[in-house]
Amino acid sequence: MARNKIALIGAGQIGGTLALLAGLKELGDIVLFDVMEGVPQGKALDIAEASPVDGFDAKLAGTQTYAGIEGADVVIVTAGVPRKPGMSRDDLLTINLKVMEQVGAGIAKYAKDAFVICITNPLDAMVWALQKSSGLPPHRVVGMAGVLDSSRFRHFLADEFKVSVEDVTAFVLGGHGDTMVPSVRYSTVAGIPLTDLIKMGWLTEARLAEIVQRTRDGGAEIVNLLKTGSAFYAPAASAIVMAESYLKDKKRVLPCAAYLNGQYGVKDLYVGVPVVIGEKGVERIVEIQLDKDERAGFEKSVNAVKSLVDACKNLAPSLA
Ligand code: A3D
Repeated sequence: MARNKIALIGAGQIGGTLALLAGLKELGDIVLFDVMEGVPQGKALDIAEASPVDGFDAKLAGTQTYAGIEGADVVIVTAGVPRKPGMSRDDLLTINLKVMEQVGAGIAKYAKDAFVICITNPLDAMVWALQKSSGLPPHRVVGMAGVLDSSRFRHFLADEFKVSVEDVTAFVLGGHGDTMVPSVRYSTVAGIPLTDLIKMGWLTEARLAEIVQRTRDGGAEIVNLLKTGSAFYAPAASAIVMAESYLKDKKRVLPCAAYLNGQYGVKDLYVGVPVVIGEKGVERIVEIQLDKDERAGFEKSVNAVKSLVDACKNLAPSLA
């Protein structure tokens, strides 16, 4: 049986980490695509040279032409520019929209049967533009944000409670940005909701509010520390979990930016909601009941996504 092929569009900080993780997990052969000459080739060779040490078999290649991604089973897109201190994710919109149009055309031509995961920011608008420009069915184009945001929430909670990260589940809804909605009701320690943990005296409402805010600001916290770019280890790990669920038909329930066509009362937008990822791509959108506050937070987030998508439609009317 032939190995799966994983194409990474963008061989920067996240792209390189994705290649290493995909190799270590033996997800398939890997091709890195980037406009920077030599960078994808150099990273491919460097990781290939690590494979005997780590004991994984994968072909790694770098390319500057879209023909190199031909027949990919999974495409993960990080092409574009990341944030610098003081920049919002939305500042990236104009530059990265053009990149998404090029990438979409490349995928349409060479990898139209792939499962596509977008990471480029501003995420919810870029994944929308990527789906429109590639013309792939919406259930095979998703955005990575919720897995990362909920992983950050899980890490902060596990650290607070001094328990294993494995026993903390967390749930983040809405767009990837300042308006994301970390859900307190659906986040748990070994199945015990945070709301019960407050009653049990594990933490106060005020402390929880601080952790929720730190989760919302999680990306900016890293940008301010790194000063020259944004987070890349955790974003790469998050996208790999999504790719693995597709390739192995694991049917994991993961929060992703998924195309909504009526669910949650939203139409023709990508917003972060829980979905099931299996061999068909997004196989199911999990529609949970939102309480009054969650609904208000979710709607605010949806409106923020909508205004970015409207900006994309103005800049690139052919996508509308
Ligand atoms: P970086 O290390 O700059 O890598 C981006 C790569 O894209 C560079 O190597 C560029 O040469 C390449 N590139 C630029 N234009 C093109 C093009 N037209 N075609 C192909 N390649 C191109 O950035 P990074 O890897 O740190 O981040 C990549 C993206 O992910 C940025 O937009 C970030 O804002 C975004 N990001 C999203 C999250 C989410 O949770 C959604 C988290 C962290 C970063």
